[in-house]
Amino acid sequence: RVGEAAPTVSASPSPKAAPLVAVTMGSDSDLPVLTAGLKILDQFQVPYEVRITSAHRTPHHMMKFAAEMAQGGVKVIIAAAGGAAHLPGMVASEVHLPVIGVPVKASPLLDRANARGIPCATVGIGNSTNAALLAIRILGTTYPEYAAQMKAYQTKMKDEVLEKDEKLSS
Ligand code: RP5
Repeated sequence: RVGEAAPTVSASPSPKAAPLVAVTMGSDSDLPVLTAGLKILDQFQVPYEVRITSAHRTPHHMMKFAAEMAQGGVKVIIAAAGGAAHLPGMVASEVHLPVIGVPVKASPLLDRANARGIPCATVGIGNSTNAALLAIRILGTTYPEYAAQMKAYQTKMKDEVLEKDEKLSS
């Protein structure tokens, strides 16, 4: 799946552009956790692809996916998994790209996603929104239009808090 809306700045990738972010999950049962993050990617008009690749059920498919995403120009991979949660770490072992892990369920085994020498950024349990926002920040280091959108997003959040505070204090 690729984000539908065209980017607002001319330097942005075209609507048909290859995905910049790859989103993968260990099972389709993880999809509800990713919905919020996918909405953020849509909001920022980031082209992305969503796939199911299980570290345990389809290990070769997972590795092939990771390699293909890296070769295809993807800049960041978001990987969501529960249980033993090997997916983010295994994907990170196959590529040199930044990988953001989304823990789907609380599990003490989640540290397996961060084997020594193979770093994997990890957001809070189920927090696909922050995974998407972190991916967009990473894209912002290469694509100024995403950095600009992120600045506007943060300014809007700041203004909303200040406005609420102003109302409380008046
Ligand atoms: C993990 O096991 C998946 O990432 C999922 O979070 C969990 C349960 O998967 P299903 O049994 O629902 O397919 O590998």
